[in-house]
Amino acid sequence: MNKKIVFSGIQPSGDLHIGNYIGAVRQWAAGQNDGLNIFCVVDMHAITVPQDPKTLAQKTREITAILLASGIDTEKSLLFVQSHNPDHANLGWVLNNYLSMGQLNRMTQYKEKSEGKEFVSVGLFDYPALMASDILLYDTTEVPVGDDQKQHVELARDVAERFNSKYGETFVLPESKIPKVGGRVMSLCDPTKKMSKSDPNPNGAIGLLEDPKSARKKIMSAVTDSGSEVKMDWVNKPGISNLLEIYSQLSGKEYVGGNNYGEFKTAVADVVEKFLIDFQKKYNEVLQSGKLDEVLKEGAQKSYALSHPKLLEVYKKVGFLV
Ligand code: ATP
Ligand code: LTN
Repeated sequence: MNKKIVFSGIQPSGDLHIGNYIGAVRQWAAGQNDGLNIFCVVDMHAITVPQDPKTLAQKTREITAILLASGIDTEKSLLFVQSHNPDHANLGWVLNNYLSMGQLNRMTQYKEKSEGKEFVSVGLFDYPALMASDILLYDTTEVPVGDDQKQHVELARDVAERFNSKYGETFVLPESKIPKVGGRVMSLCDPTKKMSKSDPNPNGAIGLLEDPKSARKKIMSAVTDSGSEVKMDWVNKPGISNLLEIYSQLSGKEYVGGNNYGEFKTAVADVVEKFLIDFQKKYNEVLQSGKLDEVLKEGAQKSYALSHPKLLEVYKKVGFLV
């Protein structure tokens, strides 16, 4: 029986929103008392589409601090930046040779992100090989990700199986773990679409570092449904259901008020505002503690200590001199 080893990654691009927090980051923090938990800020994945260098560097620090403020505890979990551990790119290169163009061509994220673009990088096409490397380097058993990443985790399994059958048992086959609740927080402007960092309409998402007063306004003007009943009904009342979900996820309790949309929205706005004030206090404490560089340095060293024996095993198997 394999020990539970969890690996997940998050790109340092765009502003993290409460959807990312509820659907991903908070769940990572909640699971860290059990097994080995590894969280990676995947800056090398981020450059598969154009990035401004200064912004990328700043976002990498910002996301690291957000993860710490969300409760990722480096006494329990491993937290590091992908480019700080060269094994990721190195194994990614090897894995390239056990994946076919056809396999990568079937990836829906690639299709979506490349559509209509004048310049599509090889990196964007090859993104899943690097992601497979992230996962396979650590004998990962579970990969908590959103629904959209399931196909990439399947591909990591496929390449692991191909490698294992050619060279003997080398990689553990990972499984994706999709959250059952809070897996999809929806846009405040269109509750049939998920809340997204890349939504051009800024009113659809609430950023974790956004001014709490502006977040309040967004909740108050969120799209609701016809009728006046405040009840969970994703089919007929997606707007109200989304706000009920946000309310319960951020407050830890169910809404028990009456059927008045105005009152209900005020209650949700109160919860969101309080959540943001508390979260941002923790975020600022992390920044002021001056520990970020130390955390990242230690994360890089610890991750390398775990990944490097695996890389050497692979190198040896394919015939590199080690
Ligand atoms: P984009 O929409 O621009 O692709 P994103 O907001 O979906 O970005 P990602 O970086 O792709 O963010 O996702 C980071 C993590 O947050 C993933 O595990 C993803 O499943 C989760 N996540 C993203 N959006 C939501 C959402 N609306 N509700 C719940 N979880 C989400
Ligand atoms: N592709 C993922 C981020 C990611 C990841 C990983 C997730 C990169 N490497 C390894 C899990 C495991 C995304 O865009 N959410």
